[in-house]
Amino acid sequence: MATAFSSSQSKLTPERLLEVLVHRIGKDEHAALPHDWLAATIYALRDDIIERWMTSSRQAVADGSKRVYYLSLEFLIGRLLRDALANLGVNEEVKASLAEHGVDLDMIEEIEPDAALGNGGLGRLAACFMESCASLDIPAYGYGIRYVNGMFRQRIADGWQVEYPETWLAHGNPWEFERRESSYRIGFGGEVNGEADGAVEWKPAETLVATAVDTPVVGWRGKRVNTLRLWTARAVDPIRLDAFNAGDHAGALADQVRAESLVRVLYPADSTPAGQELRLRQEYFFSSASIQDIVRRHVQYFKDIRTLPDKVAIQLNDTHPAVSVAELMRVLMDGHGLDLEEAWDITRRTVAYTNHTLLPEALESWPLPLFERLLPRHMQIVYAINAMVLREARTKNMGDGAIAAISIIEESGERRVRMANLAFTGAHSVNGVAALHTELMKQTVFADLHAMFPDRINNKTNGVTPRRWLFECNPGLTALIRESIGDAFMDDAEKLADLNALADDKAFGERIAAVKRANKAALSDYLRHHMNVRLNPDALFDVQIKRIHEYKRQLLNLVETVALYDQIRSHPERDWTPRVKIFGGKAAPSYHNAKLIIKLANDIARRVNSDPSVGGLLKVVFVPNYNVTLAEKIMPAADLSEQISTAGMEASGTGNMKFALNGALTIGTLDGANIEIKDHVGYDNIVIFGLTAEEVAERRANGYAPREIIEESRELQQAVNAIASGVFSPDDPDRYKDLMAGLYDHDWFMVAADFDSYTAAQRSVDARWQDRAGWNRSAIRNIANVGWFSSDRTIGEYARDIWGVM
Ligand code: 26Q
Repeated sequence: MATAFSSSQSKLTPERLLEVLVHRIGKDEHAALPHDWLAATIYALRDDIIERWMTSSRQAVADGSKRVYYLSLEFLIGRLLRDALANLGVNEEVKASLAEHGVDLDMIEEIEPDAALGNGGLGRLAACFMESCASLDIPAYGYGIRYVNGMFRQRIADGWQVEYPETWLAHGNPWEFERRESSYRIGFGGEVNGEADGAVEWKPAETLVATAVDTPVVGWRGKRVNTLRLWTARAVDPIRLDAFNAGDHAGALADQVRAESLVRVLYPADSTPAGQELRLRQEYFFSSASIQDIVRRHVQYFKDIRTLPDKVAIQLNDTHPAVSVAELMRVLMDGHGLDLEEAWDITRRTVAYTNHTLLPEALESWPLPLFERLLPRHMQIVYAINAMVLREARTKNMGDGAIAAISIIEESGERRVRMANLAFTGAHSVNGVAALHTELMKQTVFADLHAMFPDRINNKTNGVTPRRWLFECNPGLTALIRESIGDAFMDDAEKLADLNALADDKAFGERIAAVKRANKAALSDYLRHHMNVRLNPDALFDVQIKRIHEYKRQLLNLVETVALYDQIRSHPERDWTPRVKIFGGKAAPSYHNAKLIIKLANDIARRVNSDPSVGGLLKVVFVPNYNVTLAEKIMPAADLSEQISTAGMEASGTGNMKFALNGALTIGTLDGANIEIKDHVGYDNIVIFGLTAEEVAERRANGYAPREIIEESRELQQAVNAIASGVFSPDDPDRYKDLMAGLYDHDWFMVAADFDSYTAAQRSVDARWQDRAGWNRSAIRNIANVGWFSSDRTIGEYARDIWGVM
């Protein structure tokens, strides 16, 4: 890797690594296990990083720069070693130093745990954004929770998903720094008393302590090191000595256990609000700690609370941290004596909110009694805010219907606090994550709020970091690109466009194909080793990896797989394109249909893969425990990227961008960022099918009749009936009866409506695959034209339009 920044003064020599191993790990070369070498390497690297880290912080203080705070309940950062080595440009040096000790860098990289502190897209986006902020030299802090057990580990037992706790901290975590001095008290419950002087005092019934644990985030070329600050929880008193001495040994520790349980698990739901009290406690816990930390730092450096909006930008990653709006108000009013109007003005100018979903069931709201019991002072503040907002709405002549929709309190039925309305009204910017999604925000969920604040909603199409999602995960392709167009694209992903000049170069196309072939062979080896499946690297690798959700329509893909299987068996003489269908993804543990879809994928795989009559033309694989690390192995090996959500339902998608960057063609609907990917790569280099978002809405409004569609499509009917009648589940023939009946009866996600169009699109993919030169040209066009989807571009837009820091 080019090292404009020199590593010549680096301390990562073989001697240094050994010294760290001995003095920090306490082992010698003979006793050291791979984990010890991993820890020693990270500690040695850390020493390099710490100096840059302190320089970055000092510089922000000296310049009095505005800082960005990204509040997110999820950070799916994955492994960090390769990222840090690549961004510091010391990969080769460390590899060589370890080799001197007979240690293989690749091997120790493979045992680093994957920090899975997120569910999916929203969490990975937060991680890409942190890396881009550091790379663009923006002083930014990520704030979240240090879950002891992050996302569950998925195992597949007899085809079913089984959840196990993830123990990513089992060997300790050499990346992190606990900051005991950055501890804050977090209260829950209790009562609120008015003082004679008009001040308000909240006396919480329960208090615990949030303590910061920092992880460095190294930017590209080591330019800047930012901080990911994750909060951990403990009791004010670690043990109640009186109880302990009285013999109640467990009871004496109850407060500590209760505090720790708050940061144990990440809610493994990626759409439906869990509704649990613990979730609201987590949201307030990390919001309060973060707001207290932000305000303390601001006052320490700038002395004047009123300059907060000039020096601080707070970005809320969805509504999960929305209670921060009320918490900031509380700190400004109760802590700093500002009046309601001024506190509201400062809050709004400081806070911005990103929406990631329009699914109605994913819009967070909390029952009023729960909110009030847990956060009595915040309840008062929410009422006060709401009164101001509704007063403003009336001055703007909003009608009664609009007023009801704008209200932060849901009044019909059970009264609830609507977190999206709190975030929207408490922010100066509300953004969607792809052009279509932002349009739909204006037209649907936020229509009335948009009418009231027409300048507030804006679009920031998502992006992914090219460091992790191209340079690190696909070194073969990266080397080929560098050889072909030079290194400029490594500092500006849009320079990948220089590859367009090579799109019609057949020899270059062959080289692109050879890199892909090698990546497919590597993935095949990995899957043979880990799953005992044999894949043909010359087959078309057709991949759908993402959370399992009905709107993402893994079921559409599976039904089409069954139809294809049937066709191959009926017409074995035809010139079929050999395909490997790869699936991966986790289902929320309580999401029945999603879990059933995983079982169906595995049932289909078992049947198809053991059927000699398909003769290797079709293989189906469900890869267990899909996570960031697996994505890094699978993306570079994909030929076809499945982005087939019901139009209007996938806010953006970011996997779509990673696949295209690695030279896969997309088969997709006109949904989320697929539309913008199409605009960039060109209609000829993507396979679009299905209803548009508008057509979906129209069908829904005019009465959609899936049964008629199924009965008119022989192929679809045969596939659905085969699944329903137990062809793939002879051990339990009724297993999929209800799932298939759902397609006939309501088919919320319009699998039937899009089936024929999807099948036709898949057969056009087969035809394209036969034209090798044409396929390679499209792959090049994809790589060349998705540089715009770098998270550097996205963060540049946030920095300029929302944060005012660039
Ligand atoms: C809320 C309340 C209680 C429990 C869980 C939740 C919860 C948790 C996670 C709700 C939603 C999520 C995650 C949503 C998510 O990942 N959305 C994705 O965000 C990506 C980044 O913008 C988009 O690309 C995807 O389209 C979108 O689905």
